[in-house]
Amino acid sequence: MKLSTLRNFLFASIGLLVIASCGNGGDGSKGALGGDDAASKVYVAPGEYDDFYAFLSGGFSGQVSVMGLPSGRLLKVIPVFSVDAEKAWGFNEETKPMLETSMGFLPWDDSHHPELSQTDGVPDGRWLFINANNTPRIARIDLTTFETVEIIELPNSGGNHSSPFTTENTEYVVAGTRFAVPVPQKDMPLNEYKGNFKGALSFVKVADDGKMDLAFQILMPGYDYDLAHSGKGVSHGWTFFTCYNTEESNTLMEVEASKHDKDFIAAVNWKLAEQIVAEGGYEEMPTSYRSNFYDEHTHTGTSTEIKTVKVIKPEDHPGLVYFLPTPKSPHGVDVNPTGEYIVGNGKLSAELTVHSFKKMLAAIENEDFEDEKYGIPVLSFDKVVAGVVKSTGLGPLHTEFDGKGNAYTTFFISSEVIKWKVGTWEVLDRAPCYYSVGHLMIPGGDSKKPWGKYMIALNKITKDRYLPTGPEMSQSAQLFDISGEKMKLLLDFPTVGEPHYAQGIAAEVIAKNSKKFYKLEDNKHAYAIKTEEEAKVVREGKDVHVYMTSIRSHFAPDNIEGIKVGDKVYFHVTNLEQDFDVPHGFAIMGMRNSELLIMPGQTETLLWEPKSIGVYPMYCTDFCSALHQEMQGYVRVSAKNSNTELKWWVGLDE
Ligand code: RUQ
Ligand code: CUA
Repeated sequence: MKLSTLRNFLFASIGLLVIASCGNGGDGSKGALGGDDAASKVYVAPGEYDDFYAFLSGGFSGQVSVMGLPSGRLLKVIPVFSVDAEKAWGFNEETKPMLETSMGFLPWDDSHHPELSQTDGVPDGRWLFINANNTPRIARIDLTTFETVEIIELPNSGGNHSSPFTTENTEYVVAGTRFAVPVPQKDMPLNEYKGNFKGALSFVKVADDGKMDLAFQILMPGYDYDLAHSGKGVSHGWTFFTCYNTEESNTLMEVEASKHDKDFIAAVNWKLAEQIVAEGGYEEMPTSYRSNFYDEHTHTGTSTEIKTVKVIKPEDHPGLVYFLPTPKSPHGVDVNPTGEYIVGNGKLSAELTVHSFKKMLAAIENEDFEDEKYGIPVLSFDKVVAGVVKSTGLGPLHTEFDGKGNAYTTFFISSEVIKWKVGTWEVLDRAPCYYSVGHLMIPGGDSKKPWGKYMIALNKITKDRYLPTGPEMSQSAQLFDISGEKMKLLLDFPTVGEPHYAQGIAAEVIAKNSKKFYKLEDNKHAYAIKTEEEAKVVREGKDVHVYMTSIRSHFAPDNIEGIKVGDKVYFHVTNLEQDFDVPHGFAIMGMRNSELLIMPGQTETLLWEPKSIGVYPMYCTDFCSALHQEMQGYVRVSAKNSNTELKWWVGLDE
């Protein structure tokens, strides 16, 4: 199909779907229900728990939302790349360093792909990784606390989209740059893009305790690296990246980057890369990027600059990278549970191209190359293709697996999920999605052992599915039962931001490890105090440190005098509670950041700079007890040059 025809078809089909549904209102959705028992299948009775945790990326919200399946209940929004005033993320002194980058403090990013850590190819519930797409970074969330504990920046990249995809034992999380950029960055004419810009693939080593470290980068040709998945089972040791724009265009990309009939899936032998690095076959390149780490014991984040990166060039190392020709600007690349099949989702086509890992190895062995690009062999298409799924859907984006030999692929343009058989490539079932489905998620569906009971379609457009909320509707997920032969639509639920991708895992893997509170005795925060008796206010020039405690239902101290206009007041508040789910909040009038929300046993710091004299109330913001409204106090602010004595107290015997 010619591009212009395809494009017309694309818009026409979205239009038709929407019109068709608007026409018959709610009835359209009822037809999609596979039976009348859908309600009981998603009903989680009050006080009962869901079977699965689902972690959904927030897209342009920059965060991760945690939902229960099958209920679709929102359990938590975890702040990652965007500041969050509810949880003081990026506002308190402890988490500000987490959002530092080589370009300064950044309050926002765009998060696309959550990825669970794996052991032997199975999600293990230790960590969740997620990418920042705009200013390239990878975050790690600790799944005992559901908090972001680490963010590492990726140099030499621009648009960290094909990221982060874990290897079978979380040896690495792997990331490819979406935009090619000059490496190292420099001021150069944009029209010299072709042949001069580079696409960096980053391999971030994950230590046993989760700590991330950029081990090396592979400097690829200046294509756009869109998505990735690491091999498993037979293909363990390899990672596969889709690329588009092998035309290397930098303008009117919708046309210019859609000219080639086939782009590539890059197959990277990372075990060989490891060996090359170990043998010194890399270049140590000067750069600057940040590694930010939040210590659970000091409850404090630190940001460290790193100044070099190891870079390897595929043209110097035969065997490191091969290109698998793949039709029509492939978007998702997905590896089946055995690791043998690599599915290329060519977004401008109606078919899916499935490559065979075994055939790929044979083609490499026999040097069945049809071309070479920048020193990288292009394997002969016919020698690597295992099969083609002729789906008659349009615009395939992503595929997941159910562990029973079936695959499920989303089709954006024709708004549907198609179920097909791995190996015979026959289409078994199709289900419409409302509307324009992007990713889909089956718990464990990109691992060796999918749980395979539910599938959620993550839709880009919502339109008439919910009560209108002005011009913008929340994005939407649809839950399907995939335990039978046919997919059955069970539930629609709104999501937080745009869920590009999601991960799911059986609830029991995570729930049993969930932390109840932080032990006060383990609190190593530099300004923590463990008892009310230690409460104090210390002046160091214009800096004033308030060592404060909170417990139901008062602060110590709750009265402070001797603060002056122009002071920088740091409230270091330690929550003395040692009980599950009893945070205290803290806020003071006129502050220019957010409240604190301090977990039991934790210390957080609020910086406050009073600009005028007066008496300023402070209070607890989280309804913590029957006397929560009494959890309040005052700070007296005097003129710059006043002699008001510094003092503080709680209770009448000051
Ligand atoms: S994307 S809808 Cu950002 Cu993963 Cu494919
Ligand atoms: Cu403490 Cu409300």
